[in-house]
Amino acid sequence: MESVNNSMDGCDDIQGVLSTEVKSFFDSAPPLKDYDHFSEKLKLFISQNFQRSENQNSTRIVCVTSGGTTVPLEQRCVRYLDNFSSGHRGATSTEYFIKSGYAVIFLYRRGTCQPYSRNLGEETFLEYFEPSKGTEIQVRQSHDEEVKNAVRDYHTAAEKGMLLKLPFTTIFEYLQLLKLVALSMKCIGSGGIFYLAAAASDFFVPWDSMAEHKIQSSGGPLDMRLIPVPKLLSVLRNEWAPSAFYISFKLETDSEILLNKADMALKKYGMHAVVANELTTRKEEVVVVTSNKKITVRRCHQDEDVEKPLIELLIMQHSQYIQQKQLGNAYL
Ligand code: 9Z3
Repeated sequence: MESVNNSMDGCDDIQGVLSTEVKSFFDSAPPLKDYDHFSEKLKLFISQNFQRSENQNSTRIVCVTSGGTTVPLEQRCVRYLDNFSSGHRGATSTEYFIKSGYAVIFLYRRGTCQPYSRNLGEETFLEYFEPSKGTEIQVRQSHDEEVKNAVRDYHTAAEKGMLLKLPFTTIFEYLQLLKLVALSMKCIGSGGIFYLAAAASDFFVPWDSMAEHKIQSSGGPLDMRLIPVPKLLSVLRNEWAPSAFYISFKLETDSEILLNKADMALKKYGMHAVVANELTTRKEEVVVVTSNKKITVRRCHQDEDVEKPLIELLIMQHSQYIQQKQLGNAYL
């Protein structure tokens, strides 16, 4: 009996430390600008998608996170650390989720790839158009199909109310937004998915210990302390939206350690699936790691997106998860 009590106390201690770290992260973070505006948009988006579904149990909404977060080094930020991610994975996955009938809350890093326009090169964008009669502009014949498809698909998704885009830049904004989305999605229950493709910073400079003004180079070598970002995955999974289906990503550059690390993340944070990807091959193949199997997903052709078979597989797993939940509830 005594040992049981001791181990329970140990668990409580860990939970206690975790929740203190999480609380102090949110307490000290600069408040999210546009919080009320985002909160209203979320409420409306979720209730409209509730109404659109045949019944409340069939509402399917996925929060796709995309792009890397920054860590500011100064409060009036001139310099920052960044995380690698073009946002291609998130933008492409969003399109396939919408195609399969899911409404998507797209939490993205400003300036990264966007759904439907990911293939319209930013730098060559003006090349897609040409002046025609008078003041009119027309799409060049050579790009006609891709531009029209992109515009048509984007507007269809937007008009049906299936895409809500919320932007972030810093790790502070990202985690506050993720919390807001999770709490708003709690009511969706098992119909909700978190698809966490964003590359979130592991270390940060706490706001209250950050220099206010631009750090001066005349001060010699820069000595700065970065501390670990609290592991919010457990809080998200267990407290903010506990019935949702969770998919996180594991990125490594050393393929030798990739699957082990994905397995560890699966168990540690209670994810339903972890998508393991290696930096250089991430657009060609990924491995979906679940509690009882590892499935390699490859694109069949160079022009295909690996996200197509990936999202098909994950949606199948999500449907099984919903069924199990419903069966479980029926037996209660
Ligand atoms: C990923 O692994 C994404 O697939 C990529 C996509 C960022 C590689 P792109 O945006 O690339 O298409 O250029 N995302 C998660 C990366 C990450 O930082 N995961 C953490 C980790 O690996 C866990 S949350 O430790």
